[in-house]
Amino acid sequence: MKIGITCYPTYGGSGVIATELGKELALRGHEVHFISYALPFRLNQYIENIFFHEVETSTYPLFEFSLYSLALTSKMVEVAKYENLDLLHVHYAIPHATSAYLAMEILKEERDLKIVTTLHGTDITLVGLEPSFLPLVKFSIEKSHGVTAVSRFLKEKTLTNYSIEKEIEVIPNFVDTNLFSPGESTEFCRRIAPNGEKILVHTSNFRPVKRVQDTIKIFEKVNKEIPSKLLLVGDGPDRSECERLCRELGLCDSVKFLGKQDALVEILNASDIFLIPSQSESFGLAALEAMSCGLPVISSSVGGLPELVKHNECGFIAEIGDIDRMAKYALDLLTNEKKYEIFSSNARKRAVENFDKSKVVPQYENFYQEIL
Ligand code: GMT
Repeated sequence: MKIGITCYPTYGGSGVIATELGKELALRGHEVHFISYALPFRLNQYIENIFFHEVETSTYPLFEFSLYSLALTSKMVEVAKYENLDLLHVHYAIPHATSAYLAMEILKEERDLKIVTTLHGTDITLVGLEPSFLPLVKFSIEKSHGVTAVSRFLKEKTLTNYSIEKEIEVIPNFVDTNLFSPGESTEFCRRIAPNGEKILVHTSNFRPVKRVQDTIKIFEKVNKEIPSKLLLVGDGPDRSECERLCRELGLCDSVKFLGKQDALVEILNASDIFLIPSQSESFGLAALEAMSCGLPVISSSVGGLPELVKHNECGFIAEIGDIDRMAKYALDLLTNEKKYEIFSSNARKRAVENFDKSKVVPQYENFYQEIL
């Protein structure tokens, strides 16, 4: 197949899934054309069958606001027409599904371009619900030939919040379990935890929805009981506030803000427990990557997280904001070696058996076939 993929190319779960999907489809012999405003950040090596088309937005005195969605539409039309695309797969509904719909309409006299939209999270649960987007999101979803959601939770939310009656296929997030696999990270450990302290880790884009402050408060309680360190990976709007909280709690020596990092596997392999106390999480790709490295996960019981983290098997889930309980769960695992080993191997097993790329990518391929 000849497939166009549009996604947000910067840090973020939807961009990661879109990019890894494109790479895997190319390795399986399909021709993949990425269409976005920048090269997706995980597209950092040459792969045959992958092409990148940059969307350029021009500035003009009359255009006070960028007209990216329209420039994207024109690029989609151009690529679909001259590269003979069979379908466009857009990730994150706003504005990608709308741009794709317009491209399809422009081309309809000359080609039957199919559109697949994958809903990822806040496009449905947060931003999409704003009055300035809601009718457009509903319309664009209804006009897509195929729609997928990354969890059963997100599918239900879409159907109820937007009064949509369309079929939505649930295709979960996936991970390369060969790449994200348990391993030694001795040198990194020695530097971060020279006295053998336990290491808790959190990766996110530091938006309010991630409740990174809760992560720090959970760690404070753990740290009072056992020697430990907290690694915070990523960056975003809440980072300064989190750094302030660490100063206020006197945790600056124990909490390391690593910022955006590429060496995620090494960091996860140096760590013992992954914390994700989010306010809303449609799937939780970061937690899956940690599980794939054998890390038990402690999460809130929101969104798609309970579909990923089996409570009391490969981690624990608790009510949003229940810092005491999450800290208790972390201490339970960190002070009980046997229990920790069982949870760690359950986490790895769950990732390999249910969410490896070899299990999930064919689901997208089959879905494309159905749509075509
Ligand atoms: O929806 C967002 O906040 C952004 C989106 C992204 O692009 O990073 O994240 C969502 O998509 C991921 C990949 O499908 C999911 O694993 C995340 O759970 C989801 N984030 C939220 O729902 C907050």
